Amino acid sequence: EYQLFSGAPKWKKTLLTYKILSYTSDLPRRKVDDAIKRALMVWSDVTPLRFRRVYVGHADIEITFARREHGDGFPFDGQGGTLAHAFSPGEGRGGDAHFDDDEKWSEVNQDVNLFLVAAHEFGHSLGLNHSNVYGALMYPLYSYQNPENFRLPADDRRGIQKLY
Ligand code: TQI
Ligand code: CA
Ligand code: ZN
Ligand code: ZN
Repeated sequence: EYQLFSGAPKWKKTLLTYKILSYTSDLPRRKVDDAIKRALMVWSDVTPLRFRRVYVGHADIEITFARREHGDGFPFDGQGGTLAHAFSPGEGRGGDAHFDDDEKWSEVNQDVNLFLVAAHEFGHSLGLNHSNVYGALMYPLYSYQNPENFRLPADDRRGIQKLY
């Protein structure tokens, strides 16, 4: 079933801010904006959490596309391998989500689906670790499913509702 991080870190407020600091050139900006927004809605739909986009200053969840070494000591590895990573809730880098811009990001059933990966990463940003339930969003295996029909699996819903 779902797992929390050790010490069960979580946000102690329900209105969280997010900021998109850089973009991939694989998709038009508005498609990136939309995928990020929908990926956050996966979680706000089933909790009291709300997300507000900000354009200046600090945000709780700062989102970047970067390649190789990008300043946090967890360099990306070129195309394939690691797709993205995110930090559990907390100050500083806590909550931030980074996407490997050496991947081919897409909005459809080819390459790497940004919405699905972002929804998984934001699970980490909010305090969920990996689940051992096959088919859960937080199960550590990338499997494509049509984002149009996406429904948050029950295990992930139970996990996030336990936290918030
Ligand atoms: N990135 C790993 C992940 O997000 C990085 C990671 C490993 C991690 N353990 C972690 C991040 C613990 C936070 C906490 O799981 S990844 C998948 C999935 C990756 C993998 O690029 O391997 C998805 C990114 F689940 F499909 F395997 C997104 Cl959806
Ligand atoms: Ca990679
Ligand atoms: Zn990083
Ligand atoms: Zn993960």
